[in-house]
Amino acid sequence: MADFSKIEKKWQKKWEEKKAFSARESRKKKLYVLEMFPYPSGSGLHMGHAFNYTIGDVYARLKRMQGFNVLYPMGYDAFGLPAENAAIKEKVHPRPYTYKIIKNFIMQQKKLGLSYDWSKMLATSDPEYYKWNQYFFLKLFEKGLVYRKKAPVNFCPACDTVLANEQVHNGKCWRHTDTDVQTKQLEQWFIKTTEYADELLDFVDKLQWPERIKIMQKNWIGKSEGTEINFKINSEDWKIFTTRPDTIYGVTFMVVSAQHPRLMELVTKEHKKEVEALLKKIKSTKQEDADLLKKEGAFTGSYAINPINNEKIPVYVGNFVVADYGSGMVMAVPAHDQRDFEFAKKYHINIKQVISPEANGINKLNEAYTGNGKLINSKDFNSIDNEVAKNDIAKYLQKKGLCKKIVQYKLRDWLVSRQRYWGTPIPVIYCAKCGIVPVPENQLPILLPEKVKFGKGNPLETAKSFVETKCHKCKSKARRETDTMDTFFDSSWYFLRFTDNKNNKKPFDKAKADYWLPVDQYIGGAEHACMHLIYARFFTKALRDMDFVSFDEPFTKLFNQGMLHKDGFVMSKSRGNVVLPEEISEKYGIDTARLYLLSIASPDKDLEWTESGIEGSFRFTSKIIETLPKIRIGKSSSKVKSKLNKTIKEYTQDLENLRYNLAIIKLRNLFNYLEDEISKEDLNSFIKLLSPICPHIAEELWANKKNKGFVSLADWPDYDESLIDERFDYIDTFIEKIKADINAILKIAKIEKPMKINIFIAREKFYKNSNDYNNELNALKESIKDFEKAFNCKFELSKAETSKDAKANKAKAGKPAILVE
Ligand code: ANZ
Ligand code: ZN
Ligand code: ZN
Repeated sequence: MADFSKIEKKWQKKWEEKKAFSARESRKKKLYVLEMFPYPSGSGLHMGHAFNYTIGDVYARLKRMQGFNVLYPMGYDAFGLPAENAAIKEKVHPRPYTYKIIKNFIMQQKKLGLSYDWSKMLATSDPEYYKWNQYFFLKLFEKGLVYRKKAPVNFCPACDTVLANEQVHNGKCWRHTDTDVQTKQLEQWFIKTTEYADELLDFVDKLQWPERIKIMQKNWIGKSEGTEINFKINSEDWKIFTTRPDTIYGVTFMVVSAQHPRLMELVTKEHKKEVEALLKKIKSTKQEDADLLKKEGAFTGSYAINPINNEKIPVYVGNFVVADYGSGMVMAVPAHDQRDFEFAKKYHINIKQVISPEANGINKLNEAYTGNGKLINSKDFNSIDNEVAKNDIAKYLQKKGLCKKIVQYKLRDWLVSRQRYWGTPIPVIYCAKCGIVPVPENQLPILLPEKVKFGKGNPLETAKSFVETKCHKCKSKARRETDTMDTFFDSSWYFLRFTDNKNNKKPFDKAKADYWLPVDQYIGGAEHACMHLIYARFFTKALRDMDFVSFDEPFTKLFNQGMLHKDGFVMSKSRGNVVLPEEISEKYGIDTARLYLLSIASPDKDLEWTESGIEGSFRFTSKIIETLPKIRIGKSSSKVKSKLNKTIKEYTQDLENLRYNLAIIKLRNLFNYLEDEISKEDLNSFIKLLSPICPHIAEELWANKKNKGFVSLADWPDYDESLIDERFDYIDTFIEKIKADINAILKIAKIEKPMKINIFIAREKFYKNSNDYNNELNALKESIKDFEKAFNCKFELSKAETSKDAKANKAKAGKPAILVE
């Protein structure tokens, strides 16, 4: 057996020594390949991760060989809560804890043969990196894109910190799927992502991203065009947002959000107790969550006046209205809105139908009628189509100055402060005289203090030497901000820093970023559809407008890989079903593992790891490394030439589209076609094709055939269309079909070892022309040896015209008769 492990080590060392994959700006056409950088978790790297990186590596290797100037870097998303928690548990400081893990990660990744330019590496917990987080925070602050405000925010008791809206999934914490998120009124730092809501939405359609991710982004941004209408409550104006002014005659109550900052102004003395009891029960502040909740509410004691007919209607407080959407209050139309309907049923409120699909209306509604129809019970607007009435009613109210058209977004500003240690300190101080004072740029970075006490709460708060400082403006005593940044801040621009990771004067050089960016192929999990991918897009646009870069979008193409499973479950340390690259590398070689991972299924689908599967791949890699050196260099037959050129054409297309599984089928097929003697150029072409998938084996074979340099850096083979002869393919399928027929016969007749197999070709007159007949006859003649090898018995070919066997008459054009003895 070939010593794969030795081969791997040898070539990994050579690549590193010769800096084979280092990237420098040049006049060549660039190509930037990137996998979402990993969070270095304590459990290390398993085959699931290996799969993710291999997808990018194959692409980077292909593009490099195609002559692109390829940037393919790797870094570590190193700040974050899990490291802090693990460090507390194991009583070590998060810094050494994290860096030890990173070291291990790098070692493991190197063993996978990934062609990263390691000189571009970064870790977000390096002061050389997070200094620029602080710098950008200040830049955004200057621009008015960062602000501090008191608001109802999401708080995870398990994380012991606040969360961004994007980190709340179905009312639970994104990291603690069994922990309910609580609502707290707190003063926090926000980034104005909403400032770019329109552009974030409009540009989605320009991206070559999976359709479902694009839809998720659009829904998350959630643009909604509607009308803002004034209602009087206690003779004051209260605005509501509605997309359905056509239903205004059907309003039978109002609902104000339980988190509305002015809620208490509406609650009368008599109803205070009830309302307070309700507020205690309410948890999430998010719309999707609110929609799913069982409707809960209480009467406030106040009444509103409907501006269209001056009707007096009760005002309720309810859990399904969110505070920070629209105006945090709705006009409720139970006949035509399901949420309102459920609420009205529960609290016995009047339901008044104002739209009807028929002339007279449905008398009893079992649920809200949300379809279109004509207006009823709507005075002057009766019998108008409701779509038309939307406009008519809005216009009518607008004339009286009671409403205006507005646009609303679901997207919320990004809550970016966290009450935890292991993150980037927010660079501001609080001065009793001057208020919030940003730290001057020349004092960056504000370093995380090393000596802190971990335990309950944020360790920075009790780090006296950190907290106590002087005001930069008035020199009096001041307090340093103890909140750190959400780690999504770190990952919002790391792809830019890769282009210039050692710059200590600037976050990166503009020309370098403009040369390499946008990322041409980004690879990562779909779980980031509405977190990282929104933030990174926002960041890019904000930096563009501050003249740091000159492009609009960070990631041109996005690929979501599937999840690797084993024994029916996603591979994970906590499940206990991980396969380690080290083990596989020792047993089968890492090229075998790469080949196997990419051949199981299309890489955007989930796949299942099996031992028998990798053994199949192992037979293939073993056969390649044994057979290829034995092939004589000489002339290629036209059959090999045809197959090779056809494969180059189709295989390249498959690799370019990341359809690796299909590519591998073609590569294996080509391998079976190689003959004992082949031209050097054709043999080299095969090795080149092999190289992106099995890079170590390919280098070994390349050197074995006395080639210079690395095959990893050789030119990708071109194909010559004129050498592709489809007739060979026709013969191929014809012979394969006969083999399948023979196998079927053997199976039915339960014959394990046939003595002899007779093949009868049909009479020539059954064929359309003699050309067809001769092609088939020749194909069969040429394949006798191949048949004998495949079935390990004698074969005899006879013509129906001359055969005495009755079976011969069963032969048809394209389907010879078969007789097994
Ligand atoms: C009356 C009405 C009648 C409504 C009807 C709908 C149907 P989108 O498309 O999501 O923007 N709404 C307004 N502000 C809200 C808030 N803060 N929390 C919860 N719901 C709120 O939906 C807009 C509709 O959602 C608005 O139109 C309002 O209910 C509700 F037959 O007004 B509608
Ligand atoms: Zn949590
Ligand atoms: Zn001051």
